[in-house]
Amino acid sequence: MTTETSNTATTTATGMSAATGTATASVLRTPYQRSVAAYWNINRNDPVNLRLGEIDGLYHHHYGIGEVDPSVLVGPAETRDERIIAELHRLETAQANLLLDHLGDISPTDLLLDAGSGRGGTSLMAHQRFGCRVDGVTISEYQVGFANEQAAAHGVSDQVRFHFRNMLGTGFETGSRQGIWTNETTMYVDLFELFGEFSRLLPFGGRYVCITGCFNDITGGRSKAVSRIDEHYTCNIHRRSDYFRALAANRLAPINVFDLTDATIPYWELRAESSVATGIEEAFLNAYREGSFHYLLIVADRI
Ligand code: GPP
Ligand code: MG
Repeated sequence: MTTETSNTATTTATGMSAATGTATASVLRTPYQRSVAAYWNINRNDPVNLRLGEIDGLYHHHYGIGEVDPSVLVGPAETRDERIIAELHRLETAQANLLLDHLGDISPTDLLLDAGSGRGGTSLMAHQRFGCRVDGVTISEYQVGFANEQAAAHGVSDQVRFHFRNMLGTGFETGSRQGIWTNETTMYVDLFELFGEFSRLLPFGGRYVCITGCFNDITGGRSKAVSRIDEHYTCNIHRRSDYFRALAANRLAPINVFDLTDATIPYWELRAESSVATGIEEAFLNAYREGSFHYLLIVADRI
């Protein structure tokens, strides 16, 4: 059980934190981290995420996988938009389910960590599946508030909690987490620092699951399309090999690696045609199709 004090209690229902300046400074340690937090605090009017989440209260900040049901592109024009939105949401939820499939055997007494928890969708799904407590951490105080409101709406506030904390130094107890995941969040941090923290939190045999986009060592440096994605999200996409170097350096041994690139392209094609397209779709499609970028699922055990 964790015994640390949490910044959660200082976040109000509207998502605005009453955290002290000291708490904020200890969570956001660098100008870069402050700029990332600012991006996610300001990003509140994003139909590409809000309209999908409104369907069932699972708000995601990750992309989708799987075949698109082509019927959503035809049929009655007056319901087409709604059907496309539902299909995008189905594919994003399928992505989160695939991630959770790889956490291994989790019992209701285990503790899980969602590192970079966004508006909370994957954490809520993990609790629904495993019945255990889940903590999510994010450096956006707005997201902490939003996600805690969702946990309350689902009636699981005592089981799923979101905290204004930095995933590079969570403050949770050493060895306390049977499973940890990052769902498209590693591009915001140094991988060696991050996996050092995960290695501390996981006991021997604990499981880490990562879904990420990374650039391809084989095609050379960062392509124009990858740079565009970085610019769009204020992130810093890592090269593929960096993941495996940083895992190995931190006692995390990969047991499975899946290339999900082909599985995510239909999502991006549908999203590009949708009313909620943001303009970044072309960069993802170009990067994936030219081979400069991959969408990976990495599963590793703490040894
Ligand atoms: C955000 O998802 C995901 C990221 C910022 C990480 C970048 C991911 C890569 C694989 C490079 P989102 O759901 O907030 O994005 P959007 O608003 O575009 O749907
Ligand atoms: Mg999204």
